[in-house]
Amino acid sequence: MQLEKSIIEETNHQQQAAHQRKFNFVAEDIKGLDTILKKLGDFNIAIPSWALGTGGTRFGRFSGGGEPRSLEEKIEDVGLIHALNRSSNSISLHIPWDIPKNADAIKAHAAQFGLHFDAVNSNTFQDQATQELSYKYGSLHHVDKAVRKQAIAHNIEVIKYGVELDSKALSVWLSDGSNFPGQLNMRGAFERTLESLQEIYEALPADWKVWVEYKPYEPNFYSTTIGDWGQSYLLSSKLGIKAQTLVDLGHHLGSTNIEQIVTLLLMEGKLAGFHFNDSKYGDDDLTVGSINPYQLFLIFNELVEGMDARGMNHATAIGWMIDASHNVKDPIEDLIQSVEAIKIAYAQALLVDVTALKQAQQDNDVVKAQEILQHAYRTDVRPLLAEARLRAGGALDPLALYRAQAVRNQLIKERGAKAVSTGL
Ligand code: RM4
Ligand code: MN
Ligand code: MN
Repeated sequence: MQLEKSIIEETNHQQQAAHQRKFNFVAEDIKGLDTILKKLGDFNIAIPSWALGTGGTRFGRFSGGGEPRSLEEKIEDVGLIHALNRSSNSISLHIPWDIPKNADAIKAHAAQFGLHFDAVNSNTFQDQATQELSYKYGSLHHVDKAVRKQAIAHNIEVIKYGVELDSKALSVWLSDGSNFPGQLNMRGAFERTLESLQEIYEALPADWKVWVEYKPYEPNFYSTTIGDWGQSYLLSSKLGIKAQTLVDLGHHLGSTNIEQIVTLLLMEGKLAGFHFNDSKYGDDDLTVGSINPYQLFLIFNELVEGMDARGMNHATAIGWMIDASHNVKDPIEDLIQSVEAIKIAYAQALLVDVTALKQAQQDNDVVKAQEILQHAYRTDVRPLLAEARLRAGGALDPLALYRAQAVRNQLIKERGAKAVSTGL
């Protein structure tokens, strides 16, 4: 289904006076307001094709109904989100969960909604019915060369799909690791992973990147072969300029200072981008900003400062993606919330008085420095986001409009209550 433009306009019209009041209140104190609104308007976050259906735990999955039954329907769902928030203009595909059988038709379908294709993701963490050899003991690090070859071939095939869709990056996440001490020679595993990645790297087109994700644990694991940012950085450094490190916010041990990792990767030109989500205990894949929005702000504070220092375009220089799982919420609602949370943190980071902060740092004025950051963090920037959306033709309040239009009920009518989508 598609949302009529006129419905968005009418609803905005009804909310206009209330919005204007809130907007004027916050806008009055903001320096460079138009530049900030322009940056917010340009800033888009890719939606993962694997998170448009209901996710599950290891024990169960409770579908909410109306899930997209095909790649085309997934694209339509992202189209809905983008029509509402004008901030989600691309989709990231996971292969083989979403194989684009006819690339031209899929591209044309996406273009109808103003969408393009972000990074393509390979999957060697599950066995497919059609595959010859198993990934039970790993893929790119496997002790058996034949398994490694199969996993390399899969990644090269994913690049091929991506090229047809005009993607520009391959994202690699491995569940390779060991379950018990002694099972694996960790140095050997790392070396084999590097060799395999080198072969994949060779297959990258000139204007492509490979993004290497890391993660320290999985349930029932003792070690993961790309366990932390250092290991990913080592791989991407050895691979070359087209390789970078992808930071999934959920892939850190508790209380890790992620903002420090991010700023150093950025400094070295090795920050590929993000898989945004939030977590309390582990890789919980919760809605962005639902647990620790201050950390998200601190990450964006480092990003804005670091990108400006290197003259980078905020909207395009880095891969901005969501990677979350929606187990009890409507996936579309959850994604709308996540995009909003990311843009709130970005907007707050744009408000930081950088000159004053630098001076406070120079003076070792710790109190002042904290005040400057928290002043930005405590500003209610939601009216700024709403204004940027309004100017881009989106909804002043995307979530309220989605609910008022009873979109999910319409999707259930169209697709059925038992539709199950591929993905998490
Ligand atoms: C992993 C990792 C990957 C994602 C899979 C589904 O934990 O975050 O990025 O592709 O989950
Ligand atoms: Mn991820
Ligand atoms: Mn993850």
